[in-house]
Amino acid sequence: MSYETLLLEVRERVGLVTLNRPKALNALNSQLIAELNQALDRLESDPAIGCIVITGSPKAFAAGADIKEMAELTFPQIYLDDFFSAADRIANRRKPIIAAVAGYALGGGCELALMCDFIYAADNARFGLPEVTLGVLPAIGGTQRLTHALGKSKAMELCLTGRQLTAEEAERAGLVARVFPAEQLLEKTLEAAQGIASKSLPAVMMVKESVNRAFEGSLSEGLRFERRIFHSVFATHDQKEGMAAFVEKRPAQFKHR
Ligand code: CO8
Repeated sequence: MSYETLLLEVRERVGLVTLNRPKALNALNSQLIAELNQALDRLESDPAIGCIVITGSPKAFAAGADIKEMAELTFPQIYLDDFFSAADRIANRRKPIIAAVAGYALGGGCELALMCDFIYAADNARFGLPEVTLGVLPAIGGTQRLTHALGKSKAMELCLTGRQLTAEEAERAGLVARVFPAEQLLEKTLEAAQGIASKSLPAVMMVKESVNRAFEGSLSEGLRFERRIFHSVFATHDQKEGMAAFVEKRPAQFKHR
């Protein structure tokens, strides 16, 4: 299957998706979101893939939802089509997804990065939710996920002013896991992704599910969930193998990876 708005490659158990609408700074139009979901469906169902990386160009991860596509929509159109609800599916993926962000991650582009499990950024990355300057507001989870990630004061400031965060400030604020020189971003992200993909996939997916619980419910419910899922990991071969390998001082040979 070929795509018009992105490139899909496989690198040692890692699915690498590169957003590719350079003339529009990777603005997210409905075709790109549809193709991204198709690519992610494919990677999720491929047992040879243990981790996914989404990246853009050196200038832009994505400069937002496609303003030209949205500009003339009417309320009935946007309401009936549930415009961009397909983007929500990206956040519900079960395999881990890393966003490798260089350049602009604005509006829907920032929200796409926030839907991934963690963000590695190039030192030239810029994050922001400038929707209010267009007379609208973030709608792919930005007001919620940014607030969870940064706390109310910083999230509110960014949403109300449209100010952009540098990579360094984004890392300090906890939005970004690590910052690299731009020319090392992809190599470092693939290195981390391949490390994750070499581990037991059920354990990796359980970690993702459990950490995400912290965003979705109360602390007591999250703690109960974490305990239950920890109990269930003892039903896997990989738990026996991982712990035996430690005791026997040898590398683990995971069955499900
Ligand atoms: N949509 C469509 N086209 C875009 C977008 C965009 N978001 N961003 C850039 N482009 C296009 C430009 O129009 C331009 O095209 P052309 O050459 O045909 O004029 C091309 O990309 C290059 O852009 P610039 O010339 O502007 O490049 P600069 O380097 O001068 O500036 C910026 C780069 C600062 C990133 C600038 O392009 C910009 O401000 N872009 C818009 C950023 C923005 O406001 N993003 C938020 C969009 S709204 C949103 O994401 C809402 C999400 C919720 C949607 C859910 C709906 C239900």
